[in-house]
Amino acid sequence: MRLDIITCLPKILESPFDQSILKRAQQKGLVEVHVHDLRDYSPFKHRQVDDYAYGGGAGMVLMTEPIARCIRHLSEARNYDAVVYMTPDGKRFDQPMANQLSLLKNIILLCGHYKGVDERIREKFVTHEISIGDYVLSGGELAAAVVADALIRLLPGVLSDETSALTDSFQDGLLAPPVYTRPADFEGMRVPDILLSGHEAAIEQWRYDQALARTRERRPDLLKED
Ligand code: 6GU
Repeated sequence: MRLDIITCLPKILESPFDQSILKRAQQKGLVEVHVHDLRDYSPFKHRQVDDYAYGGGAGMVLMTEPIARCIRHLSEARNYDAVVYMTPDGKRFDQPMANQLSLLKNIILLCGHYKGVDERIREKFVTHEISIGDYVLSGGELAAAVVADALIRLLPGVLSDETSALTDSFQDGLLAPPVYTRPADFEGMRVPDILLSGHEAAIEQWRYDQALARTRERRPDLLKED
């Protein structure tokens, strides 16, 4: 997979991809993440990328030209399977969407800022619009990092234990069961005996029961059929 992230604040996106799983995935050649500074594509003086909204009102709007130039420049080298605009009015991101997008090869993530991008960019270039939840962030950069993380960890070979993405919360539609590690007794709080029993089948059943009970208790909405 190749991710091209377009932003006017590229520094925000330096650290998330420089550590731990996301760094190792790149070192292993399983994903390439390229961050592009929108200002590099500005044809205007002072590398301007935003301007006042027509019709007035507070907040600046990202202009068409820098974004169009950046997307067209990237598209000369390869075909993109998705041009994703990160925006609070997009479709709410969830695990099924992460699973689907993780199957694609070339993805552009376009980060909005200020009041967002000129509507004509959405009409002409954008194929998917994603929000990561019902709250407003200052820009799409942190949301793009969230989406990138969710996709990259699904790529084959990224997680050392190949099955561990399959046992995530949400991957089977349930929250994850509780987990424990040493010591078996922490200040009088004991790890459930079943987990020390060595009975693999019984442990699996216990974990499933716990996952179901936890989902009923905390996220009954996940159990409703639609
Ligand atoms: Cl994708 N962008 C911004 N600015 N705020 C958000 C968001 C995205 N998703 C939730 N809130």
